[in-house]
Amino acid sequence: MTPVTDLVNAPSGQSAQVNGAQAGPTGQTRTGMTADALRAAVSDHLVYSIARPPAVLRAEHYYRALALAVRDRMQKRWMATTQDWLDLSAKVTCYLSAEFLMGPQLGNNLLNLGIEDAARQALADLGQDLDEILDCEGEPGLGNGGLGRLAACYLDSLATLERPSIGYGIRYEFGIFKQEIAEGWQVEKTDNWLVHGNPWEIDKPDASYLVNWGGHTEQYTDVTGKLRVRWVPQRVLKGVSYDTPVQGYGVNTCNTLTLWSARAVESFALDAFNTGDFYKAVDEEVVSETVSKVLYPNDEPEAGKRLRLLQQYFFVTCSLQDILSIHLQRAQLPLSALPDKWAIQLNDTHPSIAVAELMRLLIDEHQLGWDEAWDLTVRTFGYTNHTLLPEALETWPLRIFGEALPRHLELIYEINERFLTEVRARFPDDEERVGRMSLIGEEGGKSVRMAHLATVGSHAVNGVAALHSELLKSSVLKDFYELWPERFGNVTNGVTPRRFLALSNPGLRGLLDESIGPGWLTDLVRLRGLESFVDDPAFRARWREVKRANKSRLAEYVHSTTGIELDPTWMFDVQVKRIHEYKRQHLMVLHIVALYHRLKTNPGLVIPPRAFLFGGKAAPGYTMAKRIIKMITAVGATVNNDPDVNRYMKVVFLPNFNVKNAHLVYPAANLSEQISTAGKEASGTGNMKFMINGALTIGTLDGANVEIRQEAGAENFFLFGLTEDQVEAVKAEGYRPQSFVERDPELAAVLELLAGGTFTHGDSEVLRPVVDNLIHHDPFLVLADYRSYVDRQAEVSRVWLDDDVWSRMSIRNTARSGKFSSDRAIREYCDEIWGVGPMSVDL
Ligand code: 26Q
Repeated sequence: MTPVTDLVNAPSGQSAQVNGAQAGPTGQTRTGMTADALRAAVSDHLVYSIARPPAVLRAEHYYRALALAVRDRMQKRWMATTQDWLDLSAKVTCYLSAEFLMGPQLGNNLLNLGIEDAARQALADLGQDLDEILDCEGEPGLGNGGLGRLAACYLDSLATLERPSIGYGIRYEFGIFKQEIAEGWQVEKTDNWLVHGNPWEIDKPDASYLVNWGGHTEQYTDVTGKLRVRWVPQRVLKGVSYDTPVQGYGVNTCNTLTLWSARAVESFALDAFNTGDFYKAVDEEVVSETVSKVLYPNDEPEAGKRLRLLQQYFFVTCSLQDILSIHLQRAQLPLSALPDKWAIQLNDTHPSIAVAELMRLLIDEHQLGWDEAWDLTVRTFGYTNHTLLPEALETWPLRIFGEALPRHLELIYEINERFLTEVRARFPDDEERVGRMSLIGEEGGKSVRMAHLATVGSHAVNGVAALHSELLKSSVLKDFYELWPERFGNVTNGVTPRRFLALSNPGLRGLLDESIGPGWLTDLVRLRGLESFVDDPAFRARWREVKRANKSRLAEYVHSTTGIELDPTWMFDVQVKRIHEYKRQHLMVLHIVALYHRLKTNPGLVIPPRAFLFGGKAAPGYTMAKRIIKMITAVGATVNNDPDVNRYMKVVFLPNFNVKNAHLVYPAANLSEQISTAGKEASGTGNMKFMINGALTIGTLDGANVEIRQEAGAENFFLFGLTEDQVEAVKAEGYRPQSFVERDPELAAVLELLAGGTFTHGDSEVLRPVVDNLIHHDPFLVLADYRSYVDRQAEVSRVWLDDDVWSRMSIRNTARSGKFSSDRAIREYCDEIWGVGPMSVDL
């Protein structure tokens, strides 16, 4: 690709000097897209931003200098984009998300600006290797997993599709913990990602908003004689914004990610200083700044923390105040135009307090009447649900909520009263339904049901895969669907092919460019063109060669991080995702142990060799998930060191799975494990990343697997397990795991090996809790799906033996993965929910 519009067309070479001070016109140094201009820019930043003499320069200094040079190149596009939508008064999407898992930025920005080759050359001229420089970058781990990464993919697509948009979130000082493995157990280490600085963000201390907290409300009569409510907070803090440019691929559009950081309000501190209470002021400062300190892990049993609610309210009020202030500045737009100019999407319920907060701002701060405020609110918000697990649906104990946000509780009561009146009118004499739908839950102490608040306050509600959206309508939001069927829709998730194909799989990118021509990167359904190469033996050989090289790369990484050696000719069978019982990493372990058992009891048995790779973090307080990690590493330690079996199998637990090392994982996989209990995984997005990179899937009919199988063709997908209906039926009858053990001697032997201490030096206490759980109270029906899974794995092995058959299936998977581009998903959001069109940016 050629660089996006060259801002300054000075002849290259003319002004470029290694010494930045002589680099010629500043414009060229800041904006030139040639290798020479970039070299000059890097040299310039080494002197003026990094301030290190040549004698002490290390790779990370070059990284920072290049990052700054690249950021410079986005800056004009960034300002032009924002100025354009302000001038043209275009409709803007705001994506509100407590998490943005952006991943390393440098490679992505080079790709999207079209200056990878130029940067490589520039660094080579400076005696540096681009790949080594790229490797210096850490990642902002500001998310738990799927939901946070989805937000990041969507920002990439919004910019690439030239849709005006802002991502709003929290600038956590500490992201998701770093996972280390010690004696096979997960150990959590703080992720202090800001210690090395963050070259991508620009802090805007002048762009800050006040955030109230606690206290009480008062009624008063305003100058016009109207009765109004005032919130008298107990505390006030403020949010300051840090903006990061989000450059679209091959376009000038450069959107914004705004992350809020909490600060103490100076006047409070000063006041305390004057009255001599300096230490109290410092204390307050510490407390205020705690708000954006740390990302909460999901699946924490103790997630009902006051601070988490404060985090949510904090970023929501800052974002809404920002939106309203821009709105009122923009050509003096009236508030009544809000839904015509803004679409605000709630990424799960985490920002759903926004419904009450917008009402508060419109009514208390901008003096609108209730009906108008409510109409604007509902027309502005959309809500995406990401889970059906009842225990994962967010609720806040009424006491905590009322103490923290007294005005919001009043507003929620009022919203609820009006809403339930509507329910009663539609469904007379159905008080049970009214109780089920109320925004206030009664079970286990009163609480605010955030999913209900989000649904009532949004004109559009969607799930994240076809099956999930259907189940939403028939289970957790059934009553709401019956009341407002027109609000409900589906947008199947997608992933960005820029990061998850072009950037992470350069070998495949090259082969695609050569075979089907460029263009696929922004129009992923063009991968269909690969189908005509399926029968070409030379092409299949090259396909395999790409995969083989990717596997060598991963094997090297595995060796350097775990000491385990993998043979890149083996099948790489991979499961990477958060560790959770519903995702059933332990089912994959049962298969591994079954193979181990077969090899040990049948000397002379030959099986196609496989490397089993796992990666993923367990929530620190989720003891069963942590024990599952121990189970993987224990089985691995035994298998990998046993000469009877390690000729045929190895087991790896890859520590600290994150976006950066994911770049090595997806392109190297032959088999993608998507084995959750049907009905539990809302969508999955890793499944899509594997498919795009040519892995075959073994999976249940869950989440987006259903659509993956539809697209790939049933013959190119290894299906197993109960369907969602069957899962429900088994549960209704009363699931008896023991009955599966009784009928299946191999399963009995596998469980006995695990519980008996074979993998734990004879200690039968370590893994027994996992096995007990499977046999006595497993809501995820692992044993019910065991036989079907293990038998399907035998077929996987048979198919693997025929290179050509496997390659054909692999090519077809990539060829048919076009639907799973986040570009398709974002187009659907724009067309069906947001009404946001493209706006091309001229420089
Ligand atoms: C909630 C309250 C308190 C603390 C933490 C949380 C919390 C944080 C993050 C709850 C959930 C999450 C993340 C959920 C998530 O990643 N869900 C996944 O979203 C993906 C994108 O839609 C889907 O593909 C996955 O199926 C879904 O599990």
